Amino acid sequence: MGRSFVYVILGGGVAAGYAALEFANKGVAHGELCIISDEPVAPYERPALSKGFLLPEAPARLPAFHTCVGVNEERLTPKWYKEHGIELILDTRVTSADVRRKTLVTAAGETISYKFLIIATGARAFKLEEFGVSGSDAENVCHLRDLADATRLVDLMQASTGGNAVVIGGGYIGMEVAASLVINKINVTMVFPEPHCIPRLFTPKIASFYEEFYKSKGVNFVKGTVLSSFVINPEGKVIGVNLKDGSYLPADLVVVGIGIRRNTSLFEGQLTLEKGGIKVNSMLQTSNSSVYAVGDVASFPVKAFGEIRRLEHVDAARKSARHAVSAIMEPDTTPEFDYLPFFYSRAFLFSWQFYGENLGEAVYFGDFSGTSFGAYWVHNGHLVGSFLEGGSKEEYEALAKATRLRPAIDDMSDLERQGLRFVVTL
Ligand code: FAD
Ligand code: NAD
Ligand code: ISD
Repeated sequence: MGRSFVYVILGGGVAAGYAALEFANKGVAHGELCIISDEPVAPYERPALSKGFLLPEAPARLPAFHTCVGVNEERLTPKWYKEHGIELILDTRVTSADVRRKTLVTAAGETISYKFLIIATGARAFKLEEFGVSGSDAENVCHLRDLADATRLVDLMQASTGGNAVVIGGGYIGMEVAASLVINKINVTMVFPEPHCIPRLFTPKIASFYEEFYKSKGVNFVKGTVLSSFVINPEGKVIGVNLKDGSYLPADLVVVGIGIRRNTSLFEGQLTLEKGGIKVNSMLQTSNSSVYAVGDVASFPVKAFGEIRRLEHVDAARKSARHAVSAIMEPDTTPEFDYLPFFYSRAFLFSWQFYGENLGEAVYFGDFSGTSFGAYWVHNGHLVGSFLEGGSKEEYEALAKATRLRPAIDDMSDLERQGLRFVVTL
């Protein structure tokens, strides 16, 4: 015996929250929709966990950052779901799925059936064990993916004031958490294998701007190496780390941010996968017509690039989720998903936005010794990507609009001379 719904959202993260709002806007009937999540709380804005949640003063706490406050829309509290007749099945892990029979089975053994399924299972943090290093389950080693991780990190930071933290990984988590650790008066050393931070997006010149600022705040960068082992005391606490380059770093706290793996395992062998995610078409529909996939777990066609991409950013999760709901509820009038990739980050007083793709040659503009600067990427004679630190709302909007147009660039030095004026006047 089990429950049956017309629509089931599997996963209770960012995409689930935005999908729920879209279902409500489109008039889903009471009792037709449920969200199944192994987290104990209603969907929330995950980006808060590495920013406001970690502040020592007036930190962000639920219910303040439930979706969909990230785009200044309604805040979907548990009461909102109740009022809209949307069932939140929390603290519940789905352990198997059968897309042919349209059923999911939970860890408690309940079978939940659906007419339409939206997979929004996101991703999990990689563990060092997957790279052959053991010890990351020690009490003072943290990953950062969910509320439980962030709560643990706050406790550890409070116990480590004035002490030493080692941050493993120089990506988004590494840079945002390092800033939060500094703000919490903890000495930080960052360790990563690449020559500079945020290597998937930044050029050396952009990375250098942020690294120099972090250094001025006391952050120590150890690049070109990785951790080889944890040094653990008899009480089971990490007291330091050994690096592959032979050096040793003392540690009261270790934060590991070494990338993610998508939560696709329930559907492997049942749905087509591509680029590590569940492959969907431009309606966010998988290889099974009753099943849609959105957010981090989906590999979807980016029209402007003419290829399937997987993105790991909140804007893609929000927009793909809303689009999938529209495709399910209004299939005849929903256009193809035509998404311009958009990433952003905030750390210390910095705030940047990026649109498009970082392909081809970078052209820089603005004042790299001041507070506002940026870059365009030009590929095959067209502007395909743009980055801006410290922009105004209007400037970011102009950047997005221009990048979507992929304007032809005949003269790179003219583009450099015009800088931000190029997109503002386009
Ligand atoms: P998630 O939000 O991860 O949600 C997946 C949900 O599915 C989770 O609730 C999970 O517990 C649940 N789930 C998974 N498997 C099962 C199962 N078998 N049964 C039941 N439930 C299951 N992006 C930006 O663009 N800017 C940022 O500043 C930014 N900051 C971030 C900060 C942090 C700390 C993190 C971790 C990510 C950040 N991101 C940011 C990335 C962004 O949060 C993700 O892209 C987004 O959360 C993806 O949404 P999603 O719904 O696909 O997955
Ligand atoms: P990431 O992919 O951004 O960065 C991973 C980093 O770890 C890279 O520098 C990589 O080289 C390094 N690394 C890999 N293996 C390593 C090893 N064995 N030892 C040391 N370093 C190693 O991933 P992340 O920073 O862990 O972020 C996790 C997810 O959260 C990503 O999907 C990311 O997009 C998302 N996120 C996004 C934002 C944002 O967009 N502002 C903020 C936080 C998190
Ligand atoms: O999801 C992402 C991300 O964080 C990037 O930097 O996609 C991009 C690509 O890796 C680069 O365009």
